[in-house]
Amino acid sequence: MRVFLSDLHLEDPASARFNTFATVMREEAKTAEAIYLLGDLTEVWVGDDDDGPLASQLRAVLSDAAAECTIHVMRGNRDFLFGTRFASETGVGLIDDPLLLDDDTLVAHGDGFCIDDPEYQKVRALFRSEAWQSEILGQTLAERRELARSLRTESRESNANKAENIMDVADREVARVVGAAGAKRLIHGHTHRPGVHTHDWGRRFVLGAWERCGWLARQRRPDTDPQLECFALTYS
Ligand SMILES: [Mn+2]
Repeated sequence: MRVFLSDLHLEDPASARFNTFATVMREEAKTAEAIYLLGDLTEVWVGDDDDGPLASQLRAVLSDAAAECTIHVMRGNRDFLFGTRFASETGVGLIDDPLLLDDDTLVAHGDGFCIDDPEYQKVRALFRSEAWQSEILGQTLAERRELARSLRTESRESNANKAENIMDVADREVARVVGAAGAKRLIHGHTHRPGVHTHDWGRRFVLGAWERCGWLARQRRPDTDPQLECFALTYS
């Protein structure tokens, strides 16, 4: 069994969201072969040297889970600075976006499919460039935290002015990427529009963001479709 989560946007380690994440990781790690975190695990990641409470508790939860089962982490558009130090300190493996898991199942964060938003794709390319990342990582933690705050404000203001469909995936880009990989099943997040879609090439499973509830997709065997599950965010 494989379990997929995305778009948790973790921010506050004292929140019900974080507590539920910790519970899900602990419980699923007991029985899953692998857990895939498909991007935007955190609302922001300013670098592996982050010593704040969220970063510390996140490392602890992931280390415990990684001792029980294989944990794969894909970077999203919020946590694109997850690096090799974070991976080695927690025991998780960083994976490419998109990634073909076996003959049929492709996983991705999802933002790469949103090509109807060229402004966003430009920023995405910049954030993913090695030159920009190494320049940012050369700044102090305090400077990076400040930069993250201003980028979030900018992104909120810019998204508020965009038509809804522009921020969704473009079907033609999904078909192109899935076709190139030869897959017939795609699991992704990012759009915060959970659902199952049938296309010419197969089926697309969209994970929800952890807002009113938490979400996961559970795939019992590699050759079967996953099931989407949603559950309450609790402190228990
Ligand atoms: Mn995203």
